[in-house]
Amino acid sequence: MSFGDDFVFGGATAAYQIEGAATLGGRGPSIWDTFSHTEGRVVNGDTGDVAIDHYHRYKDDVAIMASLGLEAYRFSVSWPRIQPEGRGPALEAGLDFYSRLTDELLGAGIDPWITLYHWDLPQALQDAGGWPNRDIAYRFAEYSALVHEHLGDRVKHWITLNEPFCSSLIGYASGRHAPGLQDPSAALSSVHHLLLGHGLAVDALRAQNVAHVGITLNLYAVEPASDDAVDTDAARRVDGFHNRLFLDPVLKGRYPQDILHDTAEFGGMGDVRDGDLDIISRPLDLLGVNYYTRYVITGREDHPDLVDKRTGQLDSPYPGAAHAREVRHGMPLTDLGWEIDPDGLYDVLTRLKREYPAVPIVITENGAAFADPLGDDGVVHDADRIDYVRGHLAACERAIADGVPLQGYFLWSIFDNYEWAEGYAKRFGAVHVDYETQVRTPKHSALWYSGVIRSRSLDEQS
Ligand code: IFM
Repeated sequence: MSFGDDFVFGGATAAYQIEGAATLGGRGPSIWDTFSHTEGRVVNGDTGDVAIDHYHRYKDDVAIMASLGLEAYRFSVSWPRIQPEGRGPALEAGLDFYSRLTDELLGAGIDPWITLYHWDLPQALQDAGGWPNRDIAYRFAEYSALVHEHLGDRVKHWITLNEPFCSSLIGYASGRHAPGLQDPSAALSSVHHLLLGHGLAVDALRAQNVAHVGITLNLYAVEPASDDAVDTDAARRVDGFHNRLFLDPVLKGRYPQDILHDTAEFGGMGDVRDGDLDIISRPLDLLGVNYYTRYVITGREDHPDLVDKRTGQLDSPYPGAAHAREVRHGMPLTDLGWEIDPDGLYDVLTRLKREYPAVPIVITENGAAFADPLGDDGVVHDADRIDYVRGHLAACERAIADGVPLQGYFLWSIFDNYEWAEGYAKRFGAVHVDYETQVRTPKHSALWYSGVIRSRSLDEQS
């Protein structure tokens, strides 16, 4: 047995990507409703209006997860379903939906894990300035307390934010995600206010005796394309923005000096007040790690292996470092063009052990988009997804053997769903969803994963 009995195997989703029912139960619009309804923002103009209709089909979805033997399910709560305007009392209908989902999961023997913020900021709060406005951090803590007050008796595992890199630097600097702005100073202030919101939410949940709380960061293995100073400096910056800008304040209580220096022209992290970093670095029960790929980085505009061949690009998520870009490093690609590099996961996990104070780690997302079709035999033969997950679980095994306190793995995603700016064109699910009929069909990878969970080992699965 490679994975002990305490190791948790689960699957993950997020509200806007699966729920649909965008206007039901009094739900207000989020920045993703606005963004997806704006022409030219999302491939094919796809929106999350219907998604996979999980809002209505949650019982069937829980039954599918139970049939696969999932031990835990990580889902997010839609803030505008709870507070349509982002403030004020909680909507009963919203709380009730998540309460019913929680009860259904517990009844099926699946442990619910809640993410409080997976990118769907109430549009009303964006209209009030969005994450660049410090006040939003306090609103987030209030909303978190409302949700925990209602569900904390049954839900023991809480994650404040999912991937604050994306909600700040992709949403406000590159503009490729909602709210679609390209303002480096606003993006950096958003980083600080998201992290402040995280710390304030941890305090609010601790005041209610939360059982288990943490944050999820999307971390990357990053290395330079060569030893040339142009490349090593570019890689340092990318590592700074993706990894250290979030890990250092949360786990060490300080922002990385080099990134503060590099971003001084944009005002650094903005309005950082005395005591903020103490709040941001409150002790956590877990660090959620989302891992997808390794970035090999060049600073050369003319590098022959650039992933994005455009020059003078305007949509970089790295303030002041648009020259830092990814090059291919020869690994196989997913359907999103992401290089498949499981050793990168091992590198990320062992780096956490080496460079940061000890904290229990859970892989809260890992998985891949592949375009495998539903075959004539009614099965999706997604050997590529099985290989991907097998390779990454093997990296987890190695990391555990080397002393990394890794306690669980959540597959992204259990169901095909709305892949943000890529719409429905990219499929991450272990369960295929026919978007016309909403019929769900477990892919081969789902059955394989189910076998891994049952045997707690990779060895017995073909
Ligand atoms: O679909 C996303 C998810 O919402 C956040 N992490 C990465 C996934 C794949 O892009």
